[in-house]
Amino acid sequence: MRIIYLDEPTYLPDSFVREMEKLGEFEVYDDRPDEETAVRRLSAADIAMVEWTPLRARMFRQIRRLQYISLVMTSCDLVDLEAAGAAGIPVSNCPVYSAQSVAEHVFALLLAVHRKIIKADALVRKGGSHIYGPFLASELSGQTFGVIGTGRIGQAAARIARGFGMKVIGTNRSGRPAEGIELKGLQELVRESDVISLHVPANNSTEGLLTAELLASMKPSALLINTCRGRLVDEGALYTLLKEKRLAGAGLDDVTTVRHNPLYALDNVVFTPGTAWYTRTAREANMEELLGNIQSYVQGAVRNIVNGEFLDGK
Ligand code: DAR
Repeated sequence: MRIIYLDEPTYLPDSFVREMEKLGEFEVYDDRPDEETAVRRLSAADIAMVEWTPLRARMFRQIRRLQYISLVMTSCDLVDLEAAGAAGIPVSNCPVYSAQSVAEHVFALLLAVHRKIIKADALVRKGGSHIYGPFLASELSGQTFGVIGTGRIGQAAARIARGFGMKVIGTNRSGRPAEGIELKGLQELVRESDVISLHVPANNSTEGLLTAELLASMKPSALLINTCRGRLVDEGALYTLLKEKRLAGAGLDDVTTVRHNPLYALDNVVFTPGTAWYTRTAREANMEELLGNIQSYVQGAVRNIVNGEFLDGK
């Protein structure tokens, strides 16, 4: 059994490598391969872990030998899942490891925007002290926290919001109830929330989910927190609303264009570079979850499957 880690692991402890070596021949590639190289590597492996490399339909038409892919993360948008299924390759993700870390980061962003922490920090460094004027805020307690997506991360964020004394409302497409979250339609949720936090996967049906129209229907005093993919939001419309102060602020862990994004000029937005998940706890849990995926596959019981005909009833 040949097992590979296709592309530049963010974290790979020795203990993980040792476990992999018990299962077969294990090779780790420390770079991010181009398409051709990726196809070559994947065609010389039985099992692959993938962290960075987009795997497109045309690649699956060329890949030989490969039997199973485990994504290293929760998001599945790197892989053309249908094409993988058509090639007979089940794909798993790691759905649990970072839910709490991401939810905590939602509040890091939220409080940073809401209490203007970046601006306050800069003032203090310039010698400012006891300057109240620009920092007048409201208490989150009693405000409405709206989660779009009530899966693991949305629920973890909701629990923290309740700790702040916020009322939690949520929306999801399945209509499945979630504890402590009052379910609403998307439009209603957007109109009623003081804080909106997005927790849905990026795919064809969620791209641009927060349209210009929906964004314009948010309360002018509201905040948007996005720890998912930037492309879930109409970013141009978001920019205009924030610039014209028709929306109070945003906390963003991802944007659609990294270089020279117009949003960077706005001081009512706080950015982080995709670090919502990145805690020591989540990193360890990520390795445990990934190891479990590979071990399960080797033992003949695939888990956390995310593609097509292999779906295990999730
Ligand atoms: N998009 C997030 C973070 C990926 C982080 N990289 C990891 N876990 N190696 C996700 O979990 O999908």
